[in-house]
Amino acid sequence: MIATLKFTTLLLAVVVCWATQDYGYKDVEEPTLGDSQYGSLWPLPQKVQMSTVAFKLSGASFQIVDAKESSSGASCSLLQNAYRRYDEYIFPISRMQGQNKKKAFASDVSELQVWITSADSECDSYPSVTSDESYELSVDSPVAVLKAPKVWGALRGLETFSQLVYDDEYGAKSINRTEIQDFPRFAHRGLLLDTSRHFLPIKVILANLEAMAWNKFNVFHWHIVDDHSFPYMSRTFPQLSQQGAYHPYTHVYTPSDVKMIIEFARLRGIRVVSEFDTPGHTQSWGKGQKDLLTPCYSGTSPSGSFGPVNPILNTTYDFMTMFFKEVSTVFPDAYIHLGGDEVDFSCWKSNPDIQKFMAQQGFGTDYSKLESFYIQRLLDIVTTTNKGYMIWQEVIDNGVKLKADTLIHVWKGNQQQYQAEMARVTASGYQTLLSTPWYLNRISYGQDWQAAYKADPQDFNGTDAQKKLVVGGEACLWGEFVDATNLTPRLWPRASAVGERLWSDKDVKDTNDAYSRLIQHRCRMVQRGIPAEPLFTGKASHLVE
Ligand code: CP6
Repeated sequence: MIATLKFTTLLLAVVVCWATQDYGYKDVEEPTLGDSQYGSLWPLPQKVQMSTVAFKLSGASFQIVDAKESSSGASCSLLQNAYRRYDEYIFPISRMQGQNKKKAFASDVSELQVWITSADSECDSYPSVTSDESYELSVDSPVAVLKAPKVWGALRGLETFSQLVYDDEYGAKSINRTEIQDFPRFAHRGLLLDTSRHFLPIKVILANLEAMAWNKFNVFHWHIVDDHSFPYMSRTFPQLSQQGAYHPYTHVYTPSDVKMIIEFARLRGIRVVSEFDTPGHTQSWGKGQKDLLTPCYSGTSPSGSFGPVNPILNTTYDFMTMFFKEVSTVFPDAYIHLGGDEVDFSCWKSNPDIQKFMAQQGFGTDYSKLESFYIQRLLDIVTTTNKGYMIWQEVIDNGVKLKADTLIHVWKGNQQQYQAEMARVTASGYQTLLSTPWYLNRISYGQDWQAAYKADPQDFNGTDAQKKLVVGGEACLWGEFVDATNLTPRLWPRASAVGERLWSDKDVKDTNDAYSRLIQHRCRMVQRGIPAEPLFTGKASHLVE
């Protein structure tokens, strides 16, 4: 094992040296590759004590089982499902060959016992922002024990356990004696995927939910509709996707598709937060819903094009009431993302009816007041569905009154300026999520995972109270230039950098150590079947063997 690693390291180091010529793009130092004392763990757990004492996992007899003290067991399909998944990750080949059951040797780890300690395991619940994801893992011979108050912690711990397993120099599955205590730094660790600019097949969404779980992400922010297409099939307003999707049958998410995605995510401890962005970004809604959008004028007559949702008609609010009533039942999560970003006022300005309404309301020429008027009514509507809401930061920039539990999503500013935005938004007293440094649709030559890795959501000028308002962040992969062909490698392992920043302790920031672990983590993702792109030069043994 050590020898192989040393050799690989040497090989990699040589290649790294070869490639370190000056191309004039070097804005970041290439990390040096050494072995991390933490092996291939990613994201790094809060507390790890790893000894050099190594055990074998007896391939034929090793099992993941319910601890007999556990409050949850055979009847919990979430756990049984997870055991099967992790068994296959740990033994991808031997299990397929159906080797006979052998007796375990004395030096083996023969079992991983999973012990849910709290009376309510939450096996049949949906994860939420307050879910307990903590766990303790003790790897010893003859048994390893994974203790967690809830199933959510057990899921995280199973992933960590699988990451501790490595092949020795003869290819035998091995694991070191290890003690881990772990919990997330932030409760909200999200990934935004955009299914409007390009339709994403269900298969692609599921594969990425799987990869999210490997990286301990826990929120799938589904930016499901936008200007370009409306793939959400609504029961109440079926014409929205019939007219607004790229294709009315093949490029839609039916109610049963949505259900399947939500359940697949739940089984991995991932929430599904849907975003129905209004009043801007709604061109596709207008195709199936007459009079929903504002007619734009050129001079004194309608130009034939449409702008944001029409905020001056009662029919708009009747529609939104029925639409969000449906959405609130389809998506079980306690939060809905209501968008509210990038509202273009030019069409509103051109429309004489809107001008009249502005005058009646005393808004003068301040169209942000009209925007707030709409958002305020929308929020009141969504409040009646008993959901909380998330919104893009523009909404508070315009001074709308929000419920106390509203989450403000910061996306503006460049990589350097996000601190100022975070300071300003948290000063308003609302809980805040950061995305600015994590727009993974932006790519640049070189190791851009490092910039994502170095950004810290609590690194801004503010009081402790302000810092406490930061509930986490989201990596965003906007879909303008992304579809099923390039989504997965563009996302992974770059999103993994965000995953570690949001899970691990704030002092975990050694990029050399991260580099060593991330190379191996990326390799593991490839072995598990997702085409994660390389970080840099190196031998991709799993691809050629
Ligand atoms: N779509 C929506 C987008 C973006 C936003 N909202 C966006 C803006 C800037 C960049 C990438 C994406 N495509 N609805 C902003 C939240 Cl660089």
